Amino acid sequence: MSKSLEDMINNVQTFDTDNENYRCGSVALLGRPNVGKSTLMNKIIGTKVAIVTPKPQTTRHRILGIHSDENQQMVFVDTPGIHKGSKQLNRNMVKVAYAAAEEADVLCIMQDGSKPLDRGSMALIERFADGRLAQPRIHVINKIDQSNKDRLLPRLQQVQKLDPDAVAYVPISAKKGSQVESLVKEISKYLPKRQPMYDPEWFTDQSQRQMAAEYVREQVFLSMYQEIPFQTAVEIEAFEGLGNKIEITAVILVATERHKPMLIGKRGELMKHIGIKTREGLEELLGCKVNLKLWVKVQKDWFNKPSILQDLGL
Ligand SMILES: Nc1nc2c(ncn2[C@@H]2O[C@H](COP(=O)(O)OP(=O)(O)OP(=O)(O)O)[C@@H](O)[C@H]2O)c(=O)[nH]1
Ligand SMILES: [Mg+2]
Repeated sequence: MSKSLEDMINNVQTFDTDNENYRCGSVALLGRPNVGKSTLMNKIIGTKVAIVTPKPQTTRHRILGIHSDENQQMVFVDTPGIHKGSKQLNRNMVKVAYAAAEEADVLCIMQDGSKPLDRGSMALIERFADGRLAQPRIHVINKIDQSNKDRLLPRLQQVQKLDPDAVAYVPISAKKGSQVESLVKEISKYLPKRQPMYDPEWFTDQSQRQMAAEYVREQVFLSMYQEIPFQTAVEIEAFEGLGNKIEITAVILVATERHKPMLIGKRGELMKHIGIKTREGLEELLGCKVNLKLWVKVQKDWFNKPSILQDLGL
């Protein structure tokens, strides 16, 4: 069970950060889509800061996950998977990932260790290995729960050959949590001595409103197939606290008329399912009752329209 926002707020720990040896830095989580970047960030933070689905291109913008203790503050920067795509949305997503890499203190370059390295993943490793960015690079081989020991050693050697100057190569399972602590320890070594950048009570930079939009989008991704999820976005029209209840109105944007009935489903069944699942997730996250209203709106080819992308924060 992940912690709700309320639990996290009630259990706020205060740290003596007035310590000249305090370390603080940002850690970019980079890689191809679907390798487990968001899963890893959620595991380290201990709650669902970023949505996760089995589909690629789930994360669309930069999301911070802040992990603070008495010695250090690690600001994880979850990024969209680096991929090729012709739509403006896809190009913007990739730009966000590279910009996060440039600004970070440490680079964690992740790959899916349950599958052989494909050409795109190798090209990505080589791109970071060329030394254009000077920050320490840690290669994270994820999903080892779906691999085996015989495959792991040759894989580590392969990655080391592609980027011999990386500071570490760490096999983990983000989902199961195995070796995640060792990875955190490894990252700690490269954090600069610096006072915390964020209040230690914070664990993300997203507002509850932004997280609500993401929770709706997660359920759309989980419920829809083919191109529909990739051509869907979510806007929150209203987010109001009424007593011990939050009333949320969300609009799901689809890119063509044809997608509207598909998303609503026969007699509205699919929309009802998306609404129920989202509400359950939000109630756990927010620690209170949620009343959620969902609407579907056609916004033709929104993913290629800069003004709409800007409004959506994309
Ligand atoms: N078996 C296994 N599955 C994992 C592991 N880590 C992540 N996954 C699964 O991989 C899928 C993708 O995970 P995400 O965390 O969304 O991947 P991502 O890299 O953030 O993907 P994008 O946001 O699309 O770039 C989900 O179905 C996760 O449950 C792992 O360690 N083991
Ligand atoms: Mg992600």
